Amino acid sequence: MEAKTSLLDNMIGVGDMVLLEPLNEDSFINNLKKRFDHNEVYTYIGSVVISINPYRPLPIYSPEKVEEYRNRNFYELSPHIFALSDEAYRSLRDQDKDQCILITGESGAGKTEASKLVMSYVAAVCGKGAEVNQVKEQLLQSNPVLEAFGNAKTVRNDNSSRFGKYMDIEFDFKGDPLGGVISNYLLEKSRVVKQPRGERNFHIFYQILSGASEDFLCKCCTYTISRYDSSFLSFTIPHTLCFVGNAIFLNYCYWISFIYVFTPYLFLLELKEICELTGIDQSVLERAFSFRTVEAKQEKVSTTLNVAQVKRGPDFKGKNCFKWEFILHEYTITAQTKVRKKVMGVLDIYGFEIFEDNSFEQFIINYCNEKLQQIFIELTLKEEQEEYIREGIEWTHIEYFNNAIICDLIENNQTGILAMLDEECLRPGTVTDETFLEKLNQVCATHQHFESRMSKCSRFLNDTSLPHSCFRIQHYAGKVMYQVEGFVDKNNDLLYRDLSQAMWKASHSLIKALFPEGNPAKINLKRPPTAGSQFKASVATLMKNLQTKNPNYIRCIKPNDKKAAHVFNDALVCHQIRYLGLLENVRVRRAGYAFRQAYEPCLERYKMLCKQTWPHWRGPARAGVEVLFNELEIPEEEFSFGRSKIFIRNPRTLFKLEDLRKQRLEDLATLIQKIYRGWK
Ligand code: AOV
Ligand code: MG
Repeated sequence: MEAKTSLLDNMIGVGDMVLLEPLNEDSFINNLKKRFDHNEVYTYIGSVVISINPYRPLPIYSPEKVEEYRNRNFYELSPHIFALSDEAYRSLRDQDKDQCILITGESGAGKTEASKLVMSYVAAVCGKGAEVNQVKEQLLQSNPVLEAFGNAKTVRNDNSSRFGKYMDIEFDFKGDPLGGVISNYLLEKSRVVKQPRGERNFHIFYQILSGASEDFLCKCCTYTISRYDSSFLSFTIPHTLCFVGNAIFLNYCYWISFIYVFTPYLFLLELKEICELTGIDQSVLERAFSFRTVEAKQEKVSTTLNVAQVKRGPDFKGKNCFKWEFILHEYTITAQTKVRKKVMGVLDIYGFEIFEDNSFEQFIINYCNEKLQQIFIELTLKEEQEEYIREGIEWTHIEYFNNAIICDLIENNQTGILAMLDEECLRPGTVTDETFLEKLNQVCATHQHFESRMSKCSRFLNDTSLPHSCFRIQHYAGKVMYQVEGFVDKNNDLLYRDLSQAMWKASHSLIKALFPEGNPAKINLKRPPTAGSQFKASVATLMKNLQTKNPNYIRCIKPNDKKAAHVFNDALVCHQIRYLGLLENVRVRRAGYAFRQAYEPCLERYKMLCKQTWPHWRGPARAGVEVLFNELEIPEEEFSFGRSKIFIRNPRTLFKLEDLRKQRLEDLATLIQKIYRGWK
């Protein structure tokens, strides 16, 4: 086994931070930078992969590279996302362990690209044959479509994911792919009707418009755009329609985007035209926009919307016409077989975000990131601890920031922000964003990670940087100030149903089919859950699911704020390293022992350093390593024998072994040359 050489090449820094000497923030960043400058965008912390966004295509993802990394040991070649993918796939196939790939990092750090690389690697190395290939193709094809509908340009990222995606790829016992199941987490639907300055709507609109037939354009889109300079599509159209799909699917897309574009602007357009196109009765649609039906004590109460509500109403209703679930459904291929499946889950969510104005969406996105950080902390610590116990080695505790307290501030069933938001939303009487904030102030004022000025006892009474209409949370990744405006409505989002009922009455069969919940026969008088509580529940399910799998981590880092290649901003990287807890990660990893390796590969690599083990050692590998370490006079306190692995305390010991090995190889080469010359 050709181990570790690539990890110890001083020219390009060390490939595994665990071997970094001395270890501190500066050396950590310098190592990353040195590697980044040499196009080495991947670095390990043990089995964790740090990935720095190069912001330019690198020639390291070719089919040849796939072949290179295929079936090689994790440390054999230089650090790469393919090595992690290979390790995960092989342990799924050979050891029957379900895997999950957890990709984290802030917006624009490279998570989505990483998830695609993992998927394409796995697709390239798993199974063969026509049937299998079809499954693979379908899985890979889902990406462009999902991105079209769920990604948009933001100030942080030109292709920002506005939804969380979790895909379970299912395999049979041979490791051949059977299918995939996609779960999605709260799409930022408000983008449909409004985008922050400098940002765009979902890609699909621009793609549809640039790919649509003239007839279609004449009928609808151009009308909206030319007439109202629509805020839906505040930019020109650089994309072309890039996916194929079957005819029905394309048909969906057209109609979805049609409804999507039009309904919110119903009042601006001639209502008549919309009704003609969709086959909805004009009076029905009118009513849907002027009333809001809410249920109180199992009875329906219709209220006429006031002017402000009518103005906002179509926005809220319109964005719910984005029948996103249909698209996802299209790409879920569940295996029909009853055999036990092995699963590899790939999680790619929206990254931590701090904008100038942060609203409910950012709150949800950041909460999700908080949970992921939490699972990282729990699992890395837990795993490390378990390995020590498994191997019978003493465990040293390492202190580091645990963000459980922030998760609790948000999700606690009684006192959490989401619970209070729900309470407000469901309370009778006048409910406004301000009453919600008041409530927060009463309950959270003393929480260490919560800041606001409203409460009398607030520590922030004189903090003028914090407006009265905001609250601030000290997240693990930084402080974020949330504008409370819109929280109540956005949380209530799913409670609007008048429009779906109107849509269900459409004579156009596709539109009708898109709104099954509008069928009066199916109307459930029970209140549907709020957006926040749904999200919380689905995140909780996700976390449970992830905990049953063997985790593989990719920690993405954004090198600069300019989306620029070759630029490495030390301060920005430093900030991310701190909040991701990467230094602590290294410390935990080397608490006690910096390096560990199974006995066989260790003996194989260093056996040439000892007469008794070279060229062959006949006996258990562990005994061989004992003899070897004895012979080399490595101080006893420097290593420990685990059940299946040797643990080495200090990276220097490993360096020493490597140096000796290099020397020995050179000596051998000289010797061979001498013999060769002698022959001549
Ligand atoms: P994100 O998923 O982490 O942000 P992306 O994966 O979309 O970030 O990456 C942002 C952009 O960086 C991509 O569109 C690419 O241009 C570039 N990029 C990322 N990784 C690579 C790579 N390995 N090689 C070359 N270019 C890359 V967000 O979804 O906003 O949180 O919600
Ligand atoms: Mg993304």
